[in-house]
Amino acid sequence: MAETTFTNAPQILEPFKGVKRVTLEEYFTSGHRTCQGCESALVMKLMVKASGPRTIVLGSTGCMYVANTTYYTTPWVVPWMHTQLGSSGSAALGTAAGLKALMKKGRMRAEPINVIAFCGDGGGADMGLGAISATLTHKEYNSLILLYDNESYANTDIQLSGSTPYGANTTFSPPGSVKRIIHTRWKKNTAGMLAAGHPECRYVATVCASYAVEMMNKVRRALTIGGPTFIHSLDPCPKGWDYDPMLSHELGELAVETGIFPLYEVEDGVVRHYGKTKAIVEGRPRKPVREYLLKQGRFAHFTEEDLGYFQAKVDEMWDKWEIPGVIPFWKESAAKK
Ligand SMILES: Cc1ncc(C[n+]2csc(CCOP(=O)(O)OP(=O)(O)O)c2C)c(N)n1
Ligand code: SF4
Ligand SMILES: [Mg+2]
Repeated sequence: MAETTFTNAPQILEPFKGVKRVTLEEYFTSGHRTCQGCESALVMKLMVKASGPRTIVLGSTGCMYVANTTYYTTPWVVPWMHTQLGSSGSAALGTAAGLKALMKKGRMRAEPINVIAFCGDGGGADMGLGAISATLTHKEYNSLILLYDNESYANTDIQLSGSTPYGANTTFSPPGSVKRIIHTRWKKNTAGMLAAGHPECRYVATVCASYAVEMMNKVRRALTIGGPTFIHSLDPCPKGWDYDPMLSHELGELAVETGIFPLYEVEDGVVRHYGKTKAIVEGRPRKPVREYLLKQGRFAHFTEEDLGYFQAKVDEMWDKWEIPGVIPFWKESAAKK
């Protein structure tokens, strides 16, 4: 039997050419209880709108599990399954392998079915990083792992994660009168690390739902290219970041325009900055980070010195990194500057 008769082949999903071409069908609808202005809920909606109806969604514990599957209610129209907090990688791999085996045995019709496993930053960038890494080495199974990064363990009341920005006020890092900055570590570079370290993974991208069509098209690209793929989404969170919910969209834009969260995709080893980030790489000035930080209560304790430190770290990412905003290695000549 030819391989193609039983493998779960990738779906071919052409990019949406503009917002008017986006399909009207929704596969994540009413029935969830996320906070007003929750960008992670928007990411779920756009992610599955992009993938279409022949999709299985798996998700680890966190806001996008708890608030989306309250007893007897759910917004999911497509099949959905919860998985343990650190297990998005294993759930993606197991489901993709299961589908392939069932199709091979003739127990299921052989048709392309998308497998998407999402995780939060706590579940994906911290606890489940090993399982994601393992999945990204298995090129024979098609799956997309989407990390929705609200920059804290939000569901359990905003504890800091490896993805929490420097200095942010969380329940684990409240600023005090003796020590103002409790969280002194710089945010983990998850997408860059996974892209650099997994030669069998053909596609890694960063996205932000403030740029919805581009975001959906990255999901479509990941699913079309096949194999294990990874997308990192930055999601403003009104509760954890402490701002008026009406600012969610604007904060996503500012994260990109200040250069704090660069948008790029890495396909077969080729890095391509896109959107506003591409313009920055080509010379457009970045907005000062204070425009982003001072709109959020979690940075309300920042002094001019703290803002200066944050700005300098972001400048370094742009001025010194070998591939701006992607891989944190410097040429020796840049280190001497
Ligand atoms: C092994 C394990 N440890 C702790 C918990 C408790 N817990 C449930 S959700 C959650 C936060 C997860 O954070 P993240 O993955 O960032 O998702 P978010 O809540 O921010 O959406 C924690 C710690 C758990 N469910 N399982
Ligand atoms: S705490 Fe943040 S991520 Fe969780 S539901 Fe509320 S806005 Fe969304
Ligand atoms: Mg989180």
